[in-house]
Amino acid sequence: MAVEAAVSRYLAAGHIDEVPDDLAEPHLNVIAPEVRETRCRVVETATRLWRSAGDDPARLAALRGFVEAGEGPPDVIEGVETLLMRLLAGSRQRLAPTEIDWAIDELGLRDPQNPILTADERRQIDERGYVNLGPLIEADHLEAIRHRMDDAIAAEGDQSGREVSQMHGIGRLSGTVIKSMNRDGLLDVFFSHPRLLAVVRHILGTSFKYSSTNYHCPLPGYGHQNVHADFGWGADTPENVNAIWLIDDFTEDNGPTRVVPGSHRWAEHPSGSRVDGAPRDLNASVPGEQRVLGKAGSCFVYNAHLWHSGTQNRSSKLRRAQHAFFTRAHRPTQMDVLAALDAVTHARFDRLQRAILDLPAP
Ligand SMILES: O=C(O)CCC(=O)C(=O)O
Repeated sequence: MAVEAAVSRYLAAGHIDEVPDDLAEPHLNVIAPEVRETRCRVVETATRLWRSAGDDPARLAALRGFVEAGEGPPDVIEGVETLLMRLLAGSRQRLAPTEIDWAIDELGLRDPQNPILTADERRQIDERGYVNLGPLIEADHLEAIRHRMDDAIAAEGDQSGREVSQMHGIGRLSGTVIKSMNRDGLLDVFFSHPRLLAVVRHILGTSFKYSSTNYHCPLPGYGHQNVHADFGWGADTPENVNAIWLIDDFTEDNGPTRVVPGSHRWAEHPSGSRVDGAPRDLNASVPGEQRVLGKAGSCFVYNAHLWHSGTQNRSSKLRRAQHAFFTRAHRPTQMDVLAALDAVTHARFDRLQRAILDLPAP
């Protein structure tokens, strides 16, 4: 199919030679039943162990007890241990906790009832698990961002997104705000907008940090994902927050995100969930799911335990978005920040930005 020049610059990054003739033809992620069953058992078990305790030392003790008991298939035991140990191996906070504490005061976020969010926004976050903060980026800024992203995708080509994940049919970039592409601060808004940080504070409390920023652009005909949450198993207390900055309008047909309102409260991960005893079909729609539509420049923020996924872009255009991912200050980050950090960009960050990024002064 003939595509616009803007789309053709994304083909290498999306690992495709051309966009399909039929943009509605499904491209599902098929997982072999035995792999899916093992995965389901791993995630179910991790969820049970995590929820059996209220803090990390007790979770670690529960994990050790489970491993020592050795009950269950070895691949399940090993899978659970690998999954949980990534978080339970000790604090990964670089800065003294007083730095994020200082930032919280600077941002006016100390009081949980601070005026940066409305009471209704807080209610939406609590009850539905997400809020659309509306357009926060001006049109000319947004246009400059589009050019920056398109150029970076063309420059990184089939290497783009490698630091976190690459996806067939989706143009991805990792660590956008800490790389050289952000030397002039054009992209700072993605991780430091005060309204976004107010949502992060509302969900995670006052001790949090940047985990990664992933640019995510489903190409025409692609973009469907398995329903998932942005945390590896079910948890009854929030660990992560994600934001989706809409760089293009999200419409019914260009692959808007699907979300399952209220699912952040289920303390269950789709991969560890069963329907009539069988592992859930992650490609299928979930009862109650909704699509997130909105204007370019809007910031949609969600509790990362919310069930959600990308959907197929059935339009002939790009659907550009930027994710900004946050975690608790002592947790590991999704991306190795120091490995990707550009020295010039680092030197430009001020104390407040470094506190959010958990970065020492250069
Ligand atoms: O950008 C989207 O629509 C959602 C993408 C997503 O959930 C993911 O990449 O994990």
